[in-house]
Amino acid sequence: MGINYNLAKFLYSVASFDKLPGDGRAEICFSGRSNVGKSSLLNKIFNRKNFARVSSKPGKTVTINYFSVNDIYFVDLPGYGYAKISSETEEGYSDLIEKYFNSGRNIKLVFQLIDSRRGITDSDADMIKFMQYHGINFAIVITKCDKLNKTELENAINSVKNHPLIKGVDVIATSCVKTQGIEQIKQKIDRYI
Ligand SMILES: Nc1nc2c(ncn2[C@@H]2O[C@H](COP(=O)(O)OP(=O)(O)OP(=O)(O)O)[C@@H](O)[C@H]2O)c(=O)[nH]1
Ligand SMILES: [Mg+2]
Repeated sequence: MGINYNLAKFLYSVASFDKLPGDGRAEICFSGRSNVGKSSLLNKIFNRKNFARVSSKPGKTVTINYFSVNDIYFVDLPGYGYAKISSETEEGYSDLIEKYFNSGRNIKLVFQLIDSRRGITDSDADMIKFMQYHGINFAIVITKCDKLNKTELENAINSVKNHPLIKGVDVIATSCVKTQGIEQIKQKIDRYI
């Protein structure tokens, strides 16, 4: 069996809660700070160049973007924690994210992305606590691993693994530049679908 990622389709960008699909299909979700690499990772998974839009300007994805592969939704969440976004807009995003997670959706797994150079920030910790509180399955994905040398990367991975919130959670190291960790992500998805 397995998922045929070549069949991935972009469905729509959702800016308000009441526009979310209501058909109860399984959802695999990508969450993390603005600029952490969510859209890039989705493009790698789908093996498409600019399917999920990637920009040099953080804060580009301000909507929940839905893709579908077979009968599964892949969900690109808006990035949080970007300083140049007004606090009012930021509140709008978190409100959307909170409603997204609180509406009894069929969320199978969330990939929580962490920038290898930043580690787990306060806003990441808030997001992780939120998922733990709501009993949402999540795995940690460390992004942009190509940006660190071997020793730096080992230290970065260990500090994420040893973070008190992460005990027993799977950690996958990735790079979209070096195409690292993508197969592990796909294997993980297979286990939750
Ligand atoms: N070196 C390197 N750069 C990466 C990697 N992944 C993403 N980037 C770069 O990081 C920047 C942000 O990537 P995006 O995929 O747009 O990040 P995002 O999390 O979707 O950002 P928002 O949509 O703003 O929330 C872009 O310039 C990407 O090219 C990676 O694995 N390695
Ligand atoms: Mg994005």
